[in-house]
Amino acid sequence: GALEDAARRREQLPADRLEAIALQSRTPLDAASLLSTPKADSPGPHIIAEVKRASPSKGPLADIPEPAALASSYAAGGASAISVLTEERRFLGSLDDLRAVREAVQVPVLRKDFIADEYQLLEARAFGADIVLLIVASLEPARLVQLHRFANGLGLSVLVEVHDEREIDAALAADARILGVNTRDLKTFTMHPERFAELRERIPAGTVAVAESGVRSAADVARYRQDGADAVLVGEALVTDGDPASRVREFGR
Ligand code: IGP
Repeated sequence: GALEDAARRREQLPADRLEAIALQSRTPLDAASLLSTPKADSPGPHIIAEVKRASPSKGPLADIPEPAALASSYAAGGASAISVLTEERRFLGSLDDLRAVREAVQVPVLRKDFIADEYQLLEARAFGADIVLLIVASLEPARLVQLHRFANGLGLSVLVEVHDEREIDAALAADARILGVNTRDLKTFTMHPERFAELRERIPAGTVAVAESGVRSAADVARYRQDGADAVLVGEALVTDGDPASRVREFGR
């Protein structure tokens, strides 16, 4: 999977050379601070809008010839950050997509992938990410701590993804500042939107609470907002919309 793809890229570009490139690239934005500050112009949640070509459950979602143009629409609609799937096999993403989006927008950009290695964090910074995803369910607790620390050391913010109470404890033990509750079960792909409200009370004040997945309408966003979401992450509903800028604006209101 994602780790083997990274190993293949490492044969082309060894870690020490990638590190030199990463450290010379622009300093990442402080996305954790940006997202923990309420929006100045509306009471709605921060919208993290995702560039998502395909998903394992549904296959291809949208033809996205120019991820930069889509990301620009998201930003024009007031998105607080842009998420870019870089996983190649099931999501049809790439690091080229990440770079294209980086060059198109000023807001923080999230590298969304199955990250399990420091090399992938160096790639994230080198290709212009400000935020990276770490999924608690796929990492040993000690490994989560290490990768979280390494990312922060590169100036990257981390979205730590959880599904239950035990995973929240692991995320907090790793000093997570941005906690995402994925309401989609990663194994069965079934949706459990009520999980966000159930877990929200376990997320301490001062930690950014992100509701992830399954948003189709403004009413879905409003529900997560009412349940205490500081930010809402939306993919499919935006990539399949003919007017993504208007849709992001509506969701963020
Ligand atoms: C977006 P949706 O239902 O709006 O397309 O979901 C996002 O939450 C989803 O893409 C996601 C994801 C992930 C993808 C959440 N966590 C981890 C890959 C890996």
